Amino acid sequence: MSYFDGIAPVTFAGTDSTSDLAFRHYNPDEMLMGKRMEDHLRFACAWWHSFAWPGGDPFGGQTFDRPWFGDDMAAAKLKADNAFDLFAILGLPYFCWHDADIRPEGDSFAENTRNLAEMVDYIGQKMETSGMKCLWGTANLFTHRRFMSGAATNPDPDVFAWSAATVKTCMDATMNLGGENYVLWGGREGYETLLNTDLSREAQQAGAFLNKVVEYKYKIGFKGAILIEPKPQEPSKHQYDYDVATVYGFLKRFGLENEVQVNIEQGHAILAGHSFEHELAMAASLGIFGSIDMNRNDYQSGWDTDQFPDNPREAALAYYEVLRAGGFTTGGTNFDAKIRRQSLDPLDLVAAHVGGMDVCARGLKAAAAMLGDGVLEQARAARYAGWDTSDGHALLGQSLDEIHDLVVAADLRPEPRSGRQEILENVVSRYV
Ligand code: XLS
Ligand code: NI
Ligand code: NI
Repeated sequence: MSYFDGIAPVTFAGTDSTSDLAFRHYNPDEMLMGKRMEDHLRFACAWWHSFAWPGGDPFGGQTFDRPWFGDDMAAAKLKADNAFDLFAILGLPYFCWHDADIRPEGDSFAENTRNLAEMVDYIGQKMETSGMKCLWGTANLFTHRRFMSGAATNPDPDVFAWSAATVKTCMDATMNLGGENYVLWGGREGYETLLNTDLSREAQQAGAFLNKVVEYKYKIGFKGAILIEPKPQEPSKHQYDYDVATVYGFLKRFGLENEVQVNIEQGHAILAGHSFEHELAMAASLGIFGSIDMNRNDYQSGWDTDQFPDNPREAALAYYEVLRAGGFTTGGTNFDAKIRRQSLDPLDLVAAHVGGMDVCARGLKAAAAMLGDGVLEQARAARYAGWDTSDGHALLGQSLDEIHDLVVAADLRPEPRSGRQEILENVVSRYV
């Protein structure tokens, strides 16, 4: 008996389909830029939102009624069984998890580790029979009250130690499951008030912690990427990994800019006052682009509402940057997205993923066409063409007084030129 009984595997039915449970754009085998659509998008389901989340909000508790809710090993296994049923219905290739999503919380560190190992065995067997893969694993270092003042940045060294030991077990588990990345989101690595916070110490702790993670990656021969997930606030008032540029500064400071990349989430980009495509382009230009958490926020509420994406234009602009960056290598598209608390039925959960996958596919198709036709890239190249001349090349190497003499000798009179913004926006509209 599955929670999803009666729901047939979702298939591609073309843009004319009016079914709630058909793909209108996601066609895994369709070739785009010489690669299958499935291999471009590398979709993953998030264990925490789709299976562990009870539907609560700050004003009310659980609204969902799932047969696998419970805090013992039997419940965790039932949850895994149903998770794999959903993966099969959707034809998703990957999943992502926190330790706390897949195993019950024990009374001690040792019990947590035992529970995790048993669930990794259980899930590993299901992966073998289903062909499912693990995009990434991570440690939940923010829900339990021991983490209320942070994990790596906690004022109490015992919490730092507990967190480091937990990450070790989660990296082991990720490796055992063949995970292609290991993610660190600094859930409570930040502060509520500066009045009780020592910023300098906490930065040193975070730098040392991340260096240990990278060191351990080499020690065990983990081939995947280590990814930091930036977010500016929530749950902490201020989170240290504010955005991509801030993370890059942190990595540089601790000598890790060639070791660690970023997992960029749409909603977190918006919370930081950026667009998703800004964060993607910034990561690519800094050489730290890794993976994406796909979702959207409510643009009015100002919170990380983690909704499924529904805006094809935003998806197109995002995948345009992903494709410009060369596409995913170890990364992929993880739906860090949850259904609303009134969306009670199995059908809601399936349809949410179907819609999200379709919006991403539609965005990807538009992005591939835009890049293939080259209209935007030609306009961009033309805008900077002056820098490709020999005078342009030379300029960056010259001193201020040399440049001054050149300007005077040439009687330079720069002519402003249109940025063509509306014309370029119209180009995007043609493709979406
Ligand atoms: C929360 C984060 C979290 C990470 C994994 O806002 O997005 O879900 O992706 O810890
Ligand atoms: Ni996320
Ligand atoms: Ni989030």
